Amino acid sequence: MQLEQTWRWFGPDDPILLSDIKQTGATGIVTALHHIPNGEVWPGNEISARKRAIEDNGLRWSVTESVPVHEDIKLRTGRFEKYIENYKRSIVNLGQCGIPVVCYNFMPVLDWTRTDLNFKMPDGSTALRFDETALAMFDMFILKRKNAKNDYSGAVQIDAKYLFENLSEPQVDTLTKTIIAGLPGSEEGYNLSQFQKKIDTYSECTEDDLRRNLILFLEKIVPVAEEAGVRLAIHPDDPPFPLFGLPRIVSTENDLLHLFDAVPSPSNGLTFCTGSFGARPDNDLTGMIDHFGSRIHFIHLRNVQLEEGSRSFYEADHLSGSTDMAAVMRSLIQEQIRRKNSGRTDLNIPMRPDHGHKMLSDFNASSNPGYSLIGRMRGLAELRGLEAGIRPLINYESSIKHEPYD
Ligand code: DNO
Repeated sequence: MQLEQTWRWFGPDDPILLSDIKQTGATGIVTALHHIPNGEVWPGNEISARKRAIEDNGLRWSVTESVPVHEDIKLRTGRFEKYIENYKRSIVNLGQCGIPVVCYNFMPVLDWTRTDLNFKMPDGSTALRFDETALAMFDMFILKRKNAKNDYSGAVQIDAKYLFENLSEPQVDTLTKTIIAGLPGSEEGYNLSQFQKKIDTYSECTEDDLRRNLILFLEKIVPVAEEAGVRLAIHPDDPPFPLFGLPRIVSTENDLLHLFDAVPSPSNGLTFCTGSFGARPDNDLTGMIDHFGSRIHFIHLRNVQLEEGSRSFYEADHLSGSTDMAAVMRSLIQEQIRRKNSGRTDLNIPMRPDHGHKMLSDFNASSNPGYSLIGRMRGLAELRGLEAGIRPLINYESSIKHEPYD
């Protein structure tokens, strides 16, 4: 009853080959048709061609990450009805090709966001980092967003001003590109003026508006997904709090409660990302798994190290950092046992190592930020070992309590 070990592959342009991935021990592939413009239909023939390439390498296309949601749908403006119809057709085509899980997100304008892609670790590897002061500096002094400073503490405002006065122009350029050019998997990237215009489109959109728009979107999509045999798995906000005054509504347990109460179908599911939820100290990850485990159709396991007294964090090794990964793994295994005991068949929940450090020969090869070969393989190996170590313990505990186990 192992979790299915999967690996994110960005398609034929990914410098990491399917034959490389085969040697990591992953058996499932997580991919998307990134070449199809956001909002357009994914044609069945292109889905099956991608699926064939994956299966020709002895792997399985386990999860689509992601079918992107067009901004018009998030704002319910412009061509949102057309884009919702297109989304439905993409879901049907994916279901007809037997791709069972679709990941997506509802973050306005920006997908996942970091400020540093080469943060040096003590062991010589490099990580991705989110620095609240750097983001505030960009927001207040580069983007010059109206009233931006009100979103930051006094201390962060002072540090941001100091940083702005001491960064070189190339450093400011690098930071700007890192924040708005779009990280791997994001379907949009911007220059400064485009970014400001995009932010302005949300000036009247509150958290409640965005939440309502998500629910209205799901009320159309979920019945189609059910019919097509596809389970939707929304990815949480990354980081899990508003940026640039933009609302974010998939950051906490309470957000999930709203979402799942509003659209109760099991096809309205969740990508449980420990790195996203774990970037908030007030999120109880094992409690969230215990509460919403039945909705988890896909798992991202990565660890972040929270930095005391701010909202900054960096991507830690998978088993170190602020999240107790052993406790998370235990809760996930208990969710699998619950599913088995209730007669569900989706026991081998697909899991992928998210965001590996850049290390060793990664420095001599090209890769997408956070998507190195060696760093992610180390993460996958550690997670595989963690699961192998914990599962027998849970079985033993259950057996002496005369409880069912896998
Ligand atoms: C980052 C990923 C995100 C995620 C999308 C899901 O590494 O977790 O790009 O794939 O937000 O739509």
